[in-house]
Amino acid sequence: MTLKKIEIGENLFVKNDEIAAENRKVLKEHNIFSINLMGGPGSGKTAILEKLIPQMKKRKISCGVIEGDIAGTFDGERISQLDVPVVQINTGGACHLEAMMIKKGIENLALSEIKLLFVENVGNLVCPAEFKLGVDCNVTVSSITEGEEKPAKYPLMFSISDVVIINKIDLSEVVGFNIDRFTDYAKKLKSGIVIIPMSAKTGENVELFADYIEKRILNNEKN
Ligand SMILES: Nc1nc2c(ncn2[C@@H]2O[C@H](COP(=O)(O)OP(=O)(O)OP(=O)(O)O)[C@@H](O)[C@H]2O)c(=O)[nH]1
Ligand SMILES: [Mg+2]
Repeated sequence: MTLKKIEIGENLFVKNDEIAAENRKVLKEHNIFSINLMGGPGSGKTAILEKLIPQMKKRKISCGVIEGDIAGTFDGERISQLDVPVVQINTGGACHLEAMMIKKGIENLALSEIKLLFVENVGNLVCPAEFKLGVDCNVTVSSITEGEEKPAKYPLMFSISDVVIINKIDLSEVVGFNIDRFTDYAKKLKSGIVIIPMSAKTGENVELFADYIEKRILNNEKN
């Protein structure tokens, strides 16, 4: 797949919420379910997509990806290996994606060929939570190497998320991680939050996330 790259200039940082609403409308018109994947740098967002996208393909759900990074096309190149359309956005310094960047990304994708759009936000546990993008579902990836108190220390991101993935559980024995404590902190912020322990390395529980997404797509189609 060809990889498209977009550089973002300063004049784009305006009217975020209005543009997010426009994005939502365009995606709905095309019956696309969209997911904003957030989390700290290196938590495993791209690694999860690398395991998840083949699962979605098996389920005949065609994917597109918008990759957000401050610089570089590393993640875009990794995703393009999966033979799905991918747009790499370089924010040129901003530590998060904004709605205008998603609008640009959407304009560079063949929307009629996509049923599921993943947006991988810039690796950061703070700023991405402050900017609406117009997507259907927010997911935070928190890996066990970051510690179990992350929801309590970075509450906004967890409180706006539908799903939290606790990644790198293959390292549990070495790292030591109290999953109950993490879960308590997260549920205090949002009681209905869905928590999926996962290993993007071994693939453990990636199917649970694929099941969740498939259900959300079916519900979306009903409404
Ligand atoms: N052991 C282990 N390593 C993992 C797992 N998931 C990701 N990694 C490793 O963690 C590192 C970062 O993974 P990425 O997928 O690039 O993380 P990311 O969140 O996309 O990073 P940024 O895009 O830079 O924010 C890589 O070395 C991965 O191989 C996992 O489940 N277990
Ligand atoms: Mg990444």
